[in-house]
Amino acid sequence: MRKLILTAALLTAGFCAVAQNNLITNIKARKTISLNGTWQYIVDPYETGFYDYRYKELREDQPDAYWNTDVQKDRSEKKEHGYTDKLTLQVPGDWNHQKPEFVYYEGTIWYKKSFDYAKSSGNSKYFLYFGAVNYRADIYLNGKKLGMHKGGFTPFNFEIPESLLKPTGNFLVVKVDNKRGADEVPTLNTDWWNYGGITRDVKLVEMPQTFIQDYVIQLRKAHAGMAGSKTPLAEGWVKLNHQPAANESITIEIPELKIKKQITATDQLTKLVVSLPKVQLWSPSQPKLYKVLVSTTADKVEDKIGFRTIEAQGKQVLLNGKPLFMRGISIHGEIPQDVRRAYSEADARQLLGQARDLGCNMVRLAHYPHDETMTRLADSLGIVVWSEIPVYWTINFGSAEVLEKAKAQLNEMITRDHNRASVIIWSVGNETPVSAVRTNFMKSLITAAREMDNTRMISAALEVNYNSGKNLNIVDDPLGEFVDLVAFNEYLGWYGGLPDKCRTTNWATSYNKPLFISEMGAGAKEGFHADSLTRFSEEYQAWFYREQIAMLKRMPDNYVGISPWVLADFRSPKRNNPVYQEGWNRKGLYDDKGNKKQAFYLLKAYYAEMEKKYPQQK
Ligand code: GCB
Repeated sequence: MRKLILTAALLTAGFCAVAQNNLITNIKARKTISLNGTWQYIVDPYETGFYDYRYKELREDQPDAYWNTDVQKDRSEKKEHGYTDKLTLQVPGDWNHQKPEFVYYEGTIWYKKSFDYAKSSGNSKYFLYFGAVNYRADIYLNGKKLGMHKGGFTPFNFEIPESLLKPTGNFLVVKVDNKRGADEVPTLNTDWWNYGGITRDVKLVEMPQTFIQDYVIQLRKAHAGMAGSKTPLAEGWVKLNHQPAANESITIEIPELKIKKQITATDQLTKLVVSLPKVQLWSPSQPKLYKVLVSTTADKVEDKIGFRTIEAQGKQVLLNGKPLFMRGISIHGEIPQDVRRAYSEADARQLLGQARDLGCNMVRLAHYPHDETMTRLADSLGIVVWSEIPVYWTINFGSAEVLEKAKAQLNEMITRDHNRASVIIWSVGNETPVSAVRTNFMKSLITAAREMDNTRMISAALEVNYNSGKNLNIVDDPLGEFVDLVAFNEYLGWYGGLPDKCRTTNWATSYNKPLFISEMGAGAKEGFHADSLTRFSEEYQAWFYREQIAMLKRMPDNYVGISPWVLADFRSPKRNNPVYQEGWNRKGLYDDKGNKKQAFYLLKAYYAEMEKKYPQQK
């Protein structure tokens, strides 16, 4: 189903290449109806609705298939499946938190929604859009398969053949399978809970026959060949769903700046350059967003876009040309109070509000792309974002197929968010073990990310070489050569030794690049008090933070920020201490009820100091 479109001219032009998928971006600004709400389901651990008794995939028209109607033709027809109001789930939402019997469920659940849709009188195209389904989704409408998608955290859409959509009684079925797999992304082993289900919005989208599928309008890096030019230039492209007619034009408008520019579409993808005199740059202290309109004669889409430059230069990260110190926090896409995946604007407000309370100007959205409301809200709050794909730990780096799966998720992540000023870092993975095969795999992802978007920094959370010398830990992972920002995770005082180890430890990287600490943290059960040598006490975690912060003050001069692990306690099947963990990773600065632990205040005080030191990037 995925269309591979790559414009060679564009690649050679050296600017962002076109996204290689058919995703309709900025979905909230399109004509849609929501298919959220109550869906009926069948739980199917043996995948009886998909395979026959010889474990062969059922034919599309086979009545036993669960995508086919559950209504008997007549009373003698055998039906061994059926959807019922007695069994329902809410969409969006993972299934795990909705029914006690699904808490640990990993497998297949069939979702079914009936809906009516009065088509417009005009000549339209119709799509089904899913914000995210974890992990594999097979989509069927009125018994016909529209497509299959893998990847639990990125959006996708499938076109509905016009004749298939009925005014009443459409029968939409989604087979969702969240079984983990050795050759999937992520793989079998993760330190977070594998929430299953239709976890983000579902929409029916109505588009004109010819429409604007996607567009990018962003400032390029200040040092990327614009020396001498004082007027900020926004560059990018507009991607149509069709080959343009002769002289078909595209209009870009930014009313507040009195900009209205018409360009002739040269191809399905047309490059554009817009000069933005008098633009007020986006920054954490002034997160200015402009209304931007992109239109053709047939279609018009409205967005809110911020303009800023971001780049790694020597030892610094420069935002709009000024050094940026990132006062970050790592966040999982989870609402611990309800033990569920985050998906809504209210959820984003909770998570980003908690980060704000800590004094953050940056968040690391770990370890997978979060809901679009997060990056949209970060845009309007002025919080810079690290966005990551779930290439985590021990993916099968030797497999070309796995690389394609990772690239597809990278592509969808970048495509969805490439107009978000808040997003400054694309991360291609976390703690991947050093080997030549791994490095090649990660290098291909970095190359792909740069081809898709060369206006942002590329990074990955690396591991540390602890064996380089007595008191010196070096970040020398060969991947450091290819990233813009060298980032590493360290747990000195939690994994290996006690926090006082920080007193004698120094850090360095073998690369002449900015250095970022993408994780450090220690576990504590909120409300458990003891002396600071007692693991899981708030005092231990506070001691850890005290020692870490003292050590941070001795970091080399290319140290540009940190995103400690982690904002809030989160569910993990790997955390089985029956007294202190009970299935939770307890490294949160907030617990699962939203209470602050002692360490919260220590990090907050450190951030207040750093804010004073770098006042220009509040
Ligand atoms: C890490 C991982 C993170 C874990 C964390 C921990 O290094 O990147 O996903 O949850 O450590 O708590 O051990």
